[in-house]
Amino acid sequence: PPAETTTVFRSTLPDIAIPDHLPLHDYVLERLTERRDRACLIDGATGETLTFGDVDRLSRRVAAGMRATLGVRSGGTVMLLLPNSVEFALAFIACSRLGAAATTANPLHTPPEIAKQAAASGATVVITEPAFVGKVRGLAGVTVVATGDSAEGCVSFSDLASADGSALSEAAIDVANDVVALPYSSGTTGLPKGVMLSHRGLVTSVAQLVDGDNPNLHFREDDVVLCVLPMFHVYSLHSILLCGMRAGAALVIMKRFDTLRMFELVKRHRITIVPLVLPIAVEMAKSDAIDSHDLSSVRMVISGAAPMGKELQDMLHAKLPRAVLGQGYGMTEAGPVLSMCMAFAKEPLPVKSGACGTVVRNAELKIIDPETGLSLPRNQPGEICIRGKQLMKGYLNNPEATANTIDSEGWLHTGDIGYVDDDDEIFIVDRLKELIKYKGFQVAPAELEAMLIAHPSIAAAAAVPLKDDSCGEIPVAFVVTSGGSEITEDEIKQYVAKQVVFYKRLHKIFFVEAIPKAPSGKILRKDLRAKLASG
Ligand code: AYL
Repeated sequence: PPAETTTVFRSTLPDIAIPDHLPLHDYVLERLTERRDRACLIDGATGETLTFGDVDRLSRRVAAGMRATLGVRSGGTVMLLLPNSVEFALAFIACSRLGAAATTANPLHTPPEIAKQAAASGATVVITEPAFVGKVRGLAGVTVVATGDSAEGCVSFSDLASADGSALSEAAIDVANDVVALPYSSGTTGLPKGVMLSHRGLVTSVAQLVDGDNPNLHFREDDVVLCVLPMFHVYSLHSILLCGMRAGAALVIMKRFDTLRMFELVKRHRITIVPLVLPIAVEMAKSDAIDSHDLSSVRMVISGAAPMGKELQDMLHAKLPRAVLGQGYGMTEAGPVLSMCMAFAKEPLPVKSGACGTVVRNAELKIIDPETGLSLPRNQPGEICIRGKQLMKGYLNNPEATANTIDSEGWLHTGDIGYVDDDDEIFIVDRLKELIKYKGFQVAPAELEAMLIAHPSIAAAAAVPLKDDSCGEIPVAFVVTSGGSEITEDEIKQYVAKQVVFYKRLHKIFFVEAIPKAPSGKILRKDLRAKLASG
C-alpha cells in the first residue's frame, strides 16, 4: 500500500538516544564506577549479596575460565540450563564478554528436548546444576559445567569463577551482528527455532524501557526487584535481569515460586517491584496470607507474557492498593518488548485495566488486516506488527522462517490480534498464530502433533489451546486413530507426557473422525478452537 495509507502508532513519549556501539555487558554495567558497592544480586534463599563490583569481577573470571578451560570464543554458543541463580546471571554476562551466544533452556525439559536444542544451537558447553547433569551426559561434542558441589566428569563452575579475570582480553564484538542471546521460540508457526538477539537488539530493547529522562519503565537505583520468573525465559532475562542491572536496582533471586516464601521475601528485602505472570497473580489474589503480610513496599506489579483480564487485575489491585499494576507485551522475536504500561513511566499516565501498554519508544507499530495486509486505523482489531532496531536478527539457520516473520520492509508480524485505542493503549483480543501459552510458557502445537502422528495408532492429530482460569491456556488435542486401534485417552496422554516438559502435557484428548483442514492442508485451528468454546 502507498505510504500515506499506513497508520503508524508511536510512543506518546519522545524518542531517545540509544547507544549503538556498546556490547550488552558494557551497556548494563555502564555506570559501574558509581555503583560498585551497591547490591546487584541477592540470593533469596541465603541472603548472600553480590554488589555490582562483584558481578563485574566474577563475570570477568567466569569469562576467562570459559575461554581458557572450555575454549569458548567469539561466535561460540553456550547453553544455560539453569534455574534462577547467581550463576545464571554471571554466566550470561560472561558469554556477552566473550562475544558468545547464550542459549537458554528450562532445566525441567526432558533429555530429548535438551539434546535437540543443544544440537540445533551448536552449543559446545552446557552449564547446569548437579541435579540435571544426568540429562546432558553423553551429548556429543559438549562439555558439561556443573554449579554447586562438583559433579563427576564435569568442569566445576567455581573453578571457572576462580580463573584470573584480569587477564581477560576484550573480545572484538560487532554489536549490530553478533548474537548474545539465543532463546528458542516457535514464533507464529512450526517447531521451536533459535531466535538471534544481537547485542544492539537487546541494548535497544532495554533502553526503550529504562533509559532517558522519562523512562517508560521507571526502575530506580533504590528499587528492589523480585526475580522469581525464570531467567531462561526472555521476559525475566530482559525485563528483570537486564533492565534491573541497567537501572542499578537490586534483584532478589528466587529459585522457585512459593506464595508464602515470596511474601516473606517481599517483607524482608522491602521489594518494590514485582514482575509476574498470570498464574502467580491468581495465587496472590486468592491467598489469605496476602492480608497478613506487609507488602506495602511494593510500588509496581508488572504482568506479561500472556493476557491478564480486567477482573483479575482489579482483584489484585484491591489487595495491593499502593502498587501500580500494569502489563507489558512481548514476543521473543520482537526483541522482546513491544509495549509497556505508561503508568510505569517516571511521569506516569493513566491507563485502563486490561490494556497491555503503549508501543515502546524508538519503534513503530501498525495494525493490519490479516486478509489484505492493509493497515487499519485506531480501534479496529487486526494483526499487530512492529518495526525497530530491537527486533531479532532472524531465526538461526532458517532464512525462510525469518522471511515469513519479518517482511521486506522490516515489519515483524506477531500473529497476535489487537487494536490501539484512542489513548494509544494496545488491547490484545485474539491470536492468529498456532501457539499455546501455558502459564506464559510456549507450547508449539507442531511439536505435539509430530509426536502424536509418530504413534502407530494415531492417523492424524491437531493440538490447540483450551482456555483455563489459572493457567491461561492448557494444551489439548483432537486425534484420529488409525483403523481398528483402541488406544485410550490416558495412553495418549502418557505417551506424550513421557517425552515433554510438564507444561507441554496434553490435558484432554478428543477422538474425532477427521481433522478439519483447508485445501492447502493447513489445519483449521479456528474451527477446532470454536468447537472447544461451544463446549
Ligand atoms: P513469548 N497480553 C497478551 N498476550 C501476551 C502478552 C500480554 N501482555 N505478552 C505476551 N503475550 C503473548 O515469545 C502473545 O501472544 O514471549 C505473544 O505473541 O514466549 C506471545 O505471548 C509471545 O510469547 C516483557 C513482557 C517479555 C512480556 C514479555 C513476553 C515474552 C513472551 C518482556 O516485559
